Amino acid sequence: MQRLNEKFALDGEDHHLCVVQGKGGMPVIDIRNRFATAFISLQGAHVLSWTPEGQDDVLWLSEEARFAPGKSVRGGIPICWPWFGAHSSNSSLPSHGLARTAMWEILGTQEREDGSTRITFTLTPQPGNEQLWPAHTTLQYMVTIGKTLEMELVTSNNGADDITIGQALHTYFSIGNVDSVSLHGLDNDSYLDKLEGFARKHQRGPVIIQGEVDRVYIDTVDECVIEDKSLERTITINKRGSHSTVVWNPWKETAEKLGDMGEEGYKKMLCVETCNAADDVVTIAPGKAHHLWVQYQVSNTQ
Ligand code: TA6
Repeated sequence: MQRLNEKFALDGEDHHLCVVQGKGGMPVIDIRNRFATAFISLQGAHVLSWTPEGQDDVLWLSEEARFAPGKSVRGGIPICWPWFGAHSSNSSLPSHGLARTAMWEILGTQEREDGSTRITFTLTPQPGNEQLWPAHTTLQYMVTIGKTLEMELVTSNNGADDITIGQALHTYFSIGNVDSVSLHGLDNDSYLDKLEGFARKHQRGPVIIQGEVDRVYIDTVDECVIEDKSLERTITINKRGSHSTVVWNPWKETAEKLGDMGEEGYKKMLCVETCNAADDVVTIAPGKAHHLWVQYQVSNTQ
């Protein structure tokens, strides 16, 4: 940790970044600038928290989240890559791929002119991972903490053959109460309903959560807005390089089975995930890269 701080810590008047020991002894980056505070775990390059000035945390993190080597964390922004959900041909491989449980490297930290902070991570193939993902691929992940929260995930194909990836920024948003939330921006879109064997259905109006929801909205490129009447705020999600959006709330029974959602945690979270999943997986030619970008912005409604 000392070595990381010697290389990457920032300490300006309005600007602090250092690596600290988080829960379970896991290294976590602690970021504070004039716009927000944030925490990012090096395992999974997992954004755990983003609290803009004057707001409650925008991300939900389960009170029973587990912090241990190789275990995924329930909450924040897990990175699903290079596949989303179950592996298409080998069910013994980990759900949502390998990136969320791998240790990422910091490539750089930067105080930007506008006062925001950018951290660049990389994940390169590790010895022993060839069985999980044989392709010659590198990942870069840029997280920018400011008035908005921005993430860009860049997959580069360094090999000689095409590669096909599925991916998601599987964000758990913190909400006041699931009963007083509606999600706008998916009206008239088609979705695959995982709860009914991926049956294709059609969305009419905003998405309202009144029970378990696990849907892949396809061909979705437009802005989405979470309207949260209870917290009197909206969260606006803009994206590029993504053609699908997953909306997930496990509701009571499934949450109990998961075992790490916390008591009634499902009432306080909504996953709206920026994805390339199902029909929308991405093929990357040799020497090319794919960019997945998303930005979150919070506004008060009162
Ligand atoms: O994104 C929705 C989903 O794929 C659900 O089907 C659900 O099981 C969830 O992700 C959580 O997956 P995890 O592997 O983190 O328990």
